[in-house]
Amino acid sequence: MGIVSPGFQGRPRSAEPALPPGQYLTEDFPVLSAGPTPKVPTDTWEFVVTIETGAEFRWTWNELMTLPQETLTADIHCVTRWSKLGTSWRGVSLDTLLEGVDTAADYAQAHSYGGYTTNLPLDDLRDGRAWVVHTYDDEPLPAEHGGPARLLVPHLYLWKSAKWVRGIRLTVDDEPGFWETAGYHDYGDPWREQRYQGD
Ligand SMILES: Nc1nc2c(c(=O)[nH]1)N[C@H]1C(S)=C(S)[C@@H](COP(=O)(O)O)O[C@H]1N2
Ligand SMILES: [Mo]
Repeated sequence: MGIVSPGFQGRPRSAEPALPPGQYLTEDFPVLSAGPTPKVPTDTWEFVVTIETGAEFRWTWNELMTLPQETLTADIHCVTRWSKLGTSWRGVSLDTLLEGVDTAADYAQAHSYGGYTTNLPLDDLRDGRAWVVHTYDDEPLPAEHGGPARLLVPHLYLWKSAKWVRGIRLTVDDEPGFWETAGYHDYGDPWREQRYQGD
């Protein structure tokens, strides 16, 4: 939803509701961070996928850059009710990163430099719906928005898109993250307005 591949025309935007219920449009790009912005140099940056056996799959920054890169346009929706349409990003699909990862896990918990965590079903990271992005609007992703790299999962509320992402733990059981433990919805579908537990 809201993803436009390069060269793909899709339906005209006027034919689909652009705004999930209870959201308003903003042209700005607000910054929402639960703590200070960590400084993460790309020469020490790494991204680690850990599976349920403890086995790890690691990429350095240079290795990330040698993987196939995708350009995407997405609408993003924050649970604080702002939505921003047509944001443009570049990064590596989780499909690419998970290609050689053999796992029996059903859940994923993303974790960040600085300690933030958020959980989602592993399937929501697949099928062209999630990326590790390093470029916003053709510029290196600014640190306040999660640079050098963040997770981007635009079909869920933006708190699932972990800034300064460091890795993803694949788990057999669902393990709530930072906001989910604080009462926010476990899944967070903006179109079903899943803001808080019980929505
Ligand atoms: N590491 C980390 N990632 C995070 C957050 C955070 O506090 N720390 N906030 C989340 C929330 S609540 C939102 S709405 C988006 C905000 O992204 P932005 O600051 O680029 O707008 O990042 C999400 N990812
Ligand atoms: Mo948020």
